[in-house]
Amino acid sequence: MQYMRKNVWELGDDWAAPILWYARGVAAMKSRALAEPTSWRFYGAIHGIDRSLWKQLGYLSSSDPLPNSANIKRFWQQCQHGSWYFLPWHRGYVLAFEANIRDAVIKLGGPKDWALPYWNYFKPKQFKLPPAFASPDWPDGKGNNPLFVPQRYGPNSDGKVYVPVGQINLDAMNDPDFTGVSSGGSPGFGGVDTGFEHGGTTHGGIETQPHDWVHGLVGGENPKPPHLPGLMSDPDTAGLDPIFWLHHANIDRLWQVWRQNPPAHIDPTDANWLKGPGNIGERIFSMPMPGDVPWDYTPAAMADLAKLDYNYDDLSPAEVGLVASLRLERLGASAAAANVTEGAMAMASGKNVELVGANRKALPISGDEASTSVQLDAGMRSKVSASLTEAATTGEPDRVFLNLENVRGLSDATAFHVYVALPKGADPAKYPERLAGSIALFGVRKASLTDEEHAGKGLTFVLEITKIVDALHLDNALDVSALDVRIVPVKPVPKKAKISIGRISIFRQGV
Ligand SMILES: [Cu+2]
Repeated sequence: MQYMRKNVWELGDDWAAPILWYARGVAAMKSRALAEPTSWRFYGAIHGIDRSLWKQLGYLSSSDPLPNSANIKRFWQQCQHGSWYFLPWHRGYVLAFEANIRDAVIKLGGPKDWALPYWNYFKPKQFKLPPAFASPDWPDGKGNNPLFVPQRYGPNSDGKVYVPVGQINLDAMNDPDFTGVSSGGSPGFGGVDTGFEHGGTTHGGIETQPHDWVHGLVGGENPKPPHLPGLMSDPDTAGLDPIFWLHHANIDRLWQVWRQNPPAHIDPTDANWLKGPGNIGERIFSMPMPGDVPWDYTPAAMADLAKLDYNYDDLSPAEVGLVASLRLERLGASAAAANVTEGAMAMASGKNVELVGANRKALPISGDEASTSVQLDAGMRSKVSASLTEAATTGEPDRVFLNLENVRGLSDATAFHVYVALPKGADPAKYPERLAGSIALFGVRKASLTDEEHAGKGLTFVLEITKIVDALHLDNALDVSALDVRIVPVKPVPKKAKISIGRISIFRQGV
């Protein structure tokens, strides 16, 4: 049977059958004890668990019997972030979860072809949390709606939950490479080459925007002290929120859209990706299926939706960002020349990455603004300029990336906009074309801890600023010794969140 995942906002009714059955399935999983591998909380812990946070949020009590240690070791704390396994690991996780919900639905007499809906917040008027998730009541007006969680605070911490999509972009959809580099250039559409990575440093393109952003702004933070994160804001609690699964179905859908548009987009062919971390002797990906049967999978097994028996009702291209031929035309190539190179993807996908400049010291983020200046190396800057000037003949202008390196802090619900080359004292809202991107610090708390696995390096985000640099070049405004970078938090950042950016740097990536 082919299962069809549909748009949650287009099912015809706030409580259309697939949502109602989802709620009943969620209730069934929630009724199981933590120690059962197909229980709601066990599934949350597969993504991640911080026992003290769970206790503070009321999701774990000292009287809860824990699963046996073999199951904890095999299944818990698996989520892959800051890694090229981000997409395939989550695909398997969502598939296994969906199979468990479907199993519960069928046992309750529901449809045998039940499939998980997805939330496409980018579609006009669909940026709000779907209503069935926002109400504490079932459709009959009675309480205990299993899709509702109080720990969902939204972008302004006022309980109004929506995704401010105007402030992020889908440029990752145009990245020609699935895998990128962690050395300053593009981290790729899907992330950088790692081993089993439960919380890696460099977030991939689609992971940074929109994935992290949706987590951080849907979850938000409790306005009351001690300002605990919303469930969605922290990887150690995100899987406990029923909306998590509709968000991840959408990210999974975007992977398929990326592969289809254009058809030249391909997944990694490297054996270490295909075979997964087990290939280098590390943990394997494993999920408890209905009846507590474990299912082990590799990224290669996640590649083909047809073989996995599901599809999406809509795989039309997402919003188009930087199309290579348009870029070349803008930079002065004739339309004909630009067209010739289009088929060959005239976006430098080479791995030749060089530092153009960096700021001088760590930048603490608190209050409602922070800014710094990135000093540019004169030689490197003219190299970038030359590549843009010669674009008309070479067809391969540099791509340019702003790196926010080693972002550390205590609050995952922190989110901010990053502007480049704003005039001094200018109101950022008046310069949307200078917005490099927006990021949410999903995973920052854990990534800042020093433990046996990590050195507390924090998170690194890479924002492509090619469009901004092209515009500066065309305005003859690139010949400067420094570029200003301004950080504008979504809401004021308290000092005690201890957010800081280790270094802000600019890299060129050419052929
Ligand atoms: Cu996620």
